[in-house]
Amino acid sequence: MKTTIYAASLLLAGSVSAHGGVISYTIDGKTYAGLSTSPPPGGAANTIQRSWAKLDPIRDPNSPNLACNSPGAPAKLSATATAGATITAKWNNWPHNSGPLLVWMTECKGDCSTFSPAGADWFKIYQEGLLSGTIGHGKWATRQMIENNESLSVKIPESLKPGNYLIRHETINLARAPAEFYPECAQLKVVGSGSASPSEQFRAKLPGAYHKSDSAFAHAYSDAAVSSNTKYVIPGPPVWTGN
Ligand SMILES: [Cu+2]
Repeated sequence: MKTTIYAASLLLAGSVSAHGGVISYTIDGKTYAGLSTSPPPGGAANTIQRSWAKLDPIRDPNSPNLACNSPGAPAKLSATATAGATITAKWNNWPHNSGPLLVWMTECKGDCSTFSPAGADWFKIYQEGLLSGTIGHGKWATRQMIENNESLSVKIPESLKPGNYLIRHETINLARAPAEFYPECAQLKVVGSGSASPSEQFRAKLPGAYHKSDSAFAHAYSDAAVSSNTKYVIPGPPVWTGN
């Protein structure tokens, strides 16, 4: 019942402001509520998600809030996730269908509840920009996410070394100028028997990886302006697949 009320109020908030972010995570069948502007069932402390006080996007890629939104305060909980598990992120009623979708991680270097991501070396475990093989109009990853019940499922690389991590889901809206960044972070305790860590070539800082002048953030990449022949290069390092 609480969940229903929460979802309904969030839906309303989303439709009014046309913004938002990830509102829940499901890891191997277990669902963890996120925050948004409403507390999750059980209260604001009962979440694995770092706080985001407003539904608004980050518009400055140099902002420290690019890492984990604003204020991005640590969560009290972390979700245990076995390396190789699938994590499904669910967004609120998502209005922005023009832009890439990325999932990043970084080591918490200790307990995630006391870790600041300032200066952290992030790595990608997923990215998608313009989908290939679409006919006529290009199709952005964010449109696919909307069509897929506003959700995205990504596998945590099976070889990833156990430890405490942040996982950061990010949509970028290219239909507005300047581009809008919607990052949300959640805290994970990864367990398993892996021993791998991404090397330097897969790493980037957030902020740091993106620049206002990057062609990847040009307004011309709105949904109507792209075709199946448009070449879109997702900014940042390549995805680390666990090898
Ligand atoms: Cu919006």
